[in-house]
Amino acid sequence: MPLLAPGETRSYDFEARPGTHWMHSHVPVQEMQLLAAPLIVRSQEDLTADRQEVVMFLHDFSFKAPDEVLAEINGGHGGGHGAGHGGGAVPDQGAPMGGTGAMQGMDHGATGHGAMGNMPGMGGMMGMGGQMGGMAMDLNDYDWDAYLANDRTLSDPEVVQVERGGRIRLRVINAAAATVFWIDTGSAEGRLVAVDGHAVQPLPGNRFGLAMGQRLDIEIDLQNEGGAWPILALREGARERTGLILATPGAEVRRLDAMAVSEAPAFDRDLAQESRLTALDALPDRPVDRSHMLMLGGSMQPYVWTINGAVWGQHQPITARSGERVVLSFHNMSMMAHPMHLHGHVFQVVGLNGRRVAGALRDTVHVPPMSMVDIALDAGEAARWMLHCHHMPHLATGMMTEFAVTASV
Ligand SMILES: [Cu+2]
Repeated sequence: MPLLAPGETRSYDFEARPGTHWMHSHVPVQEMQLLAAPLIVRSQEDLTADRQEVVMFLHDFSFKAPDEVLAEINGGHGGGHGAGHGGGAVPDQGAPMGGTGAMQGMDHGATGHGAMGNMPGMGGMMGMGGQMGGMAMDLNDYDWDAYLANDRTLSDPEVVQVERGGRIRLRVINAAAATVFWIDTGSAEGRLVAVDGHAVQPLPGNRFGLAMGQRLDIEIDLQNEGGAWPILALREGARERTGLILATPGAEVRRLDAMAVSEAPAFDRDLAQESRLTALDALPDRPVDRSHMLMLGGSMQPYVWTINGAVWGQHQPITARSGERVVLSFHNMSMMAHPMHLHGHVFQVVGLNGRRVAGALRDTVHVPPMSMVDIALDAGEAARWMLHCHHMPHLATGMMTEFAVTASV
């Protein structure tokens, strides 16, 4: 669609599907200027259940103009490499890979500089977290000025009044341009009940992660005493954090530092969280009509990210006919994770590093470095659908292709 011109009004109608969704400009620099909002569609059950709904909308924010931010990232001066180490630049200690400086400063969660394996030998090293046989990976490529929860920082967070013993449905939306967060509910034990607006088998815990574009619904049963419970969003691989506070009337709310004592780990390098998710309403079993492999590539220097070796405008579309069962296999051959988002469809995660699973229904799936994720979907309306990485600087350099659905015969 052409961009909405200044002053123009355009109307759309669509079937509202219950769940935690959001809307945003698809121009990266506009999304980075916070042109985004939650879109919560309530089910009948949401309307009648005795629980309080709390939305947590997450952003990363820079006082600089987005073009300037992108230029700094493209120029390799993003500063994010040293983010977990007081923001200082980390010198290039790694041996060059493929003759580039792609490994510069990739020290997050890793210790073995210079001990990198060869690319072909890496398959056997999958699933070793932030470090693969001494091989380090990139987490954050930019140090933002602030991390926001509902547009506020922890120096003045939103305090949501809650009832003693109440039940909360926390709807978390990661609207950040380039930041993966862990949601830490602390002493308020939760259970993950939906991802990307789709119910999953409830998964108990107090720490769940989400990449850009993804959503988490977490149910929390508060204790019967009064009190205050911070719900924190921790920047992966770094000490920065944001969040909001759930508090009963009159409870003392302590101020929290926007910098944690220690770094949060990398998110889901081994797909441990994804592998624990099971859709409540799985896709019906049926034969696969069409499969596509999508190779995700790119590097920090030059800062270019590709799908099947091409950037936006140069690619061959990924094709399907309406109604076909399609499997897309994302194979990440790069050293950064890519949250891959398909427009206009709901898909099910069906393969993790070659292992078949009956995973979550989603519209955005996090593909860690040197990992493979397979998704299945039924091709929908005949149209040209965007398929892209939800990391805005990656998208801005062209990490977007087209899922072209044609009418069924
Ligand atoms: Cu990406």
